[in-house]
Amino acid sequence: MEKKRFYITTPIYYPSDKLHIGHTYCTVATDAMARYKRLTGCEVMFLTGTDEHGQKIEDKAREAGVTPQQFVDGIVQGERGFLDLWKLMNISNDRFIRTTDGYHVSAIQKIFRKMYDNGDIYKGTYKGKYCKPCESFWTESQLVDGKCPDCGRQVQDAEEEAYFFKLSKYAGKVQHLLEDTDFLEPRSRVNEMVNNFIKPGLEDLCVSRTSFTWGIPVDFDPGHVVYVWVDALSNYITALGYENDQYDDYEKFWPADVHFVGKEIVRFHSIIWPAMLMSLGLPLPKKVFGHGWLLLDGGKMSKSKGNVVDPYILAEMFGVDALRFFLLRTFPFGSDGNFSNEALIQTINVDLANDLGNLLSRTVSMVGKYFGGQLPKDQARDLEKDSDLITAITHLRDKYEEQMEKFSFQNALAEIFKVIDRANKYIDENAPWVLAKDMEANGPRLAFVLYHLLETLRVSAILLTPFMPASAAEILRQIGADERTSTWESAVSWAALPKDVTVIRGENLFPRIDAEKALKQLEEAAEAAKKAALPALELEPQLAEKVDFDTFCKSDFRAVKVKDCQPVKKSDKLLKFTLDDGTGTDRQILSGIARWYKPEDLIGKTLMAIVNLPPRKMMGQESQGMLISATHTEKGEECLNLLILDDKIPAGAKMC
Ligand code: ME8
Repeated sequence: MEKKRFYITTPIYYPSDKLHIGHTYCTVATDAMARYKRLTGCEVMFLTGTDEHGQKIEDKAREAGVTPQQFVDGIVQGERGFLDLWKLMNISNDRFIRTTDGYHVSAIQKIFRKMYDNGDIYKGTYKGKYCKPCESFWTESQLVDGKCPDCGRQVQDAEEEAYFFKLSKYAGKVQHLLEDTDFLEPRSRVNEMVNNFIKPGLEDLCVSRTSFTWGIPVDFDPGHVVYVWVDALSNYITALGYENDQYDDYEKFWPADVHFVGKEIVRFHSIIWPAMLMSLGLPLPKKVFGHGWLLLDGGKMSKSKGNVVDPYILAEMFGVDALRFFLLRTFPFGSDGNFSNEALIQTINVDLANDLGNLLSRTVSMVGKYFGGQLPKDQARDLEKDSDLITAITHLRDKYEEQMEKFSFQNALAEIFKVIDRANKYIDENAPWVLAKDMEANGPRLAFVLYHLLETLRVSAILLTPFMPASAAEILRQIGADERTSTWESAVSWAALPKDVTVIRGENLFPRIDAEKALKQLEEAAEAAKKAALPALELEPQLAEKVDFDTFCKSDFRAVKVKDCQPVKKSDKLLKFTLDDGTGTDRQILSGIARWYKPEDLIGKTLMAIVNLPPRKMMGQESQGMLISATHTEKGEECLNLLILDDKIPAGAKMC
């Protein structure tokens, strides 16, 4: 029988900055869905990729002093780039599209021409407001307090020759699609689209630009590059081979079963994308699902706000599976959620270490302790005591499936953890350690209790596979499940494991996390990351006001030898120098350099000082001049270097 097919996509991400936990959230959710569909026997196409054109990238590349292609290559393929992150996060995408890929570029040119040829694209003048960071055009009426409705930043006036897509022509059909079908989910997003965008009147969409060049050229009108959404949205079909020979899966996988997208791009996916497909005469995707944002301190994460969370740091500290699990266990997929390290640690400790991890290690170790690692076939069931858990396990897959089909990852996981909780209670109710006291009488009963726990773990692990692929496989290995007893089908059959199953003790899968220590470590890592993002070197760019030569010559700079140097009591900044300035009388200078120098390291050194400043008091002591040093900022740290002269320069030598 031919397998059912399932085509799922993430948005294609902008390689303008490194990815943060918010992007990881969407990709992990898509991965869980793709893995779930594979588990249920579907042939899956899971697509992700990068959206590499546009003015923002052009600007960033210029700032970095590289070409736009070099810039995006670095972020996508470079160390700790997008590809590395998806590999680390165990993302099982079948395809990765980059909009700079040659096949996509030529397909977009064909798509643009098709829409032009059928009269849906025309040339006009764009007048409006433009938000540069978001690369979005807005009409006056769409602005919020005169600012970009997406990011709240200032917008600028824009006017230029441009091609337009007749979006207005499709308003009625799109409204019908949104209101009368379940094309867009969650349903709460439908009203927002219809009331905010369609009912006020859909305006035609600007689809080319002439003011920047980093884009796909319109092949019949040099000077124009295809502007963002025609290029970006079409990735979902070009990656299958639409209008190109690179791939041949269009017939097989289009229309997509679902596009997962963040809520701010629902508008593009639920209005522009169906209208474009209607214009091209192509079938529409079956569903667009707009997920919520992960918020940090109540706001969206963004590099420009400096509040992003690095998924590399979290995955390396807590493990990839724990992080994947946390993201989908904690936040309802359709709504916003507040990310915090505390919540992450709590989820790991409660669900994974306490509940699941404990159930696994207790069960496997009891099979080892009481039966040498292999259960006997002779087992005694107790209808009254066992039926509750058996019922829970046998219904689990259906309940889980119902939630997964609605993309309710949080609820699907909650169903699994209800059963895991029940199993932990079952241990307490049956007290295996008490049964073990009289093996002759209770051996068969004890064997059944443990078998029952292994079965709970087996079904739970199968259903956890999409969320925690590596850990679920390890659980199945430890409880002695094989390929046949790890399938989707076997997740509804109670007692699939052989009665005399052999378990394999393994490492503790989810060690408990010391919250205080971990939080401190995270704080340090965040601090280091912040520092790393600072400019390497900051120098005072502005030169000081000019002074005339005579004024300059009045300054008396001299070489001074350090006869003594002491810290100043009650000051962590000042050092007190006793200096030979060549006059025969000691000179005392106080200098705020204790952060950078130890007094004993400076004794005997020849320094430079200005000696004709009026004396001044510091911490009650007189300072007769100032030592000369160079200062700059490095990675946010203030740096200071005393001007240390060659020892052969005598004290009192005048500098000019
Ligand atoms: O929008 N929480 O790219 P992008 C959850 N190139 N999701 C988040 C998030 C957060 N804190 N921050 C970002 C683009 N995202 C376009 C897409 S598709 C044809 C073109 C999600 O890199 C965001 O909601 O700015 C969006 O769905 C995705 O990351 C890509 O964002």
